Amino acid sequence: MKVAVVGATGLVGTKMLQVLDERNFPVTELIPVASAKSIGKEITFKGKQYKIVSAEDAIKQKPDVAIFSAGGSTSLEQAPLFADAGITVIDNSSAWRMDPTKKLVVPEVNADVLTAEDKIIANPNCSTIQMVVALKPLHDRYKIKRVVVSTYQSVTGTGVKAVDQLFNERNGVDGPKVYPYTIDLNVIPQIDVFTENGYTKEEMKMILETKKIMGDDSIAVTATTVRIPVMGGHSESVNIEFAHEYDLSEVREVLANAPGVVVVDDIANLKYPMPLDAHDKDEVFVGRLRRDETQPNTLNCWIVSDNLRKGAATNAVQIAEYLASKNLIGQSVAV
Ligand code: 11C
Repeated sequence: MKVAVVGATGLVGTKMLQVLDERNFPVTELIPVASAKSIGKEITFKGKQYKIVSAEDAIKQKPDVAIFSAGGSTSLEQAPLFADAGITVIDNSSAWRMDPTKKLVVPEVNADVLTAEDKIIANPNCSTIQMVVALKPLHDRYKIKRVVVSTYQSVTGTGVKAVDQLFNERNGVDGPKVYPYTIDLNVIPQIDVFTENGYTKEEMKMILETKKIMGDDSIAVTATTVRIPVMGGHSESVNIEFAHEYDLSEVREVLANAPGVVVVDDIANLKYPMPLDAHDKDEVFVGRLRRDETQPNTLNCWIVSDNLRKGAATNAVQIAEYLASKNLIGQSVAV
């Protein structure tokens, strides 16, 4: 399969190449695409050198699938050009997620919504992806009424400039700031810009995307999203109220049997999920499972995953794998 990676030089793009390689996605030819300043440079994939090209040149080469991680405005402008040429686009940005004509997909949750007619498929926000992978099996079993989530998000979610800011501050080196405040030895209760209701865009993504992916608008979600000075992955404290009674050991079993979930919950041996352990892994790790003793049918848990892998690159590649397995790539002409 000919695969274009648009935004191949960024943090997520680089991870995308790593994941395509590791998962042995059947790439017969790679077409790396990046902004003007990188065109002509070479990147290595599976021991072969590939020249970075422009989006126009990539379309001319007729890839089967294009995986975008180049930001919202690039996606808005370029994804339709690929789709109009009959190329299936899997887009990592927020540009198409809430468009009612586009599918928003986490394969463990709702891959079955995909058809050959879907030419632009949206990959959800990282903090949403890891949460819904754990919520879905619980929703199927106990029906979720309400979710209260607080996040502890890695600087890698912002990109390479934020990683540089953290390490420059740690090493006492001057440099550009992407956050409005110092991030090292600090916690910033703001991710992305504020919206009119006082929530940030990241918080609204978690609220709205969760309902769309789970296919259930009745699930109430409220979120507080926070940047912390870590690498490795995002962590989430999640309080879940169910419509039905649950048994804690059965919850452990339901999660342990759920696709993509690993339960790490052994407090006697101080075992719980942490970003350092989740780093460079594809799974969603769940632990600190305990009853909320203040109200009925309510569970507290702690969810950790590598935001660049399951939160971005791995999820996008899993969508491509699903499409390929069902023969849904290159089956129909553009929408
Ligand atoms: C963060 N979740 O950690 C963001 C990054 O909508 O895909 C991903 C933004 C997005 O800052």
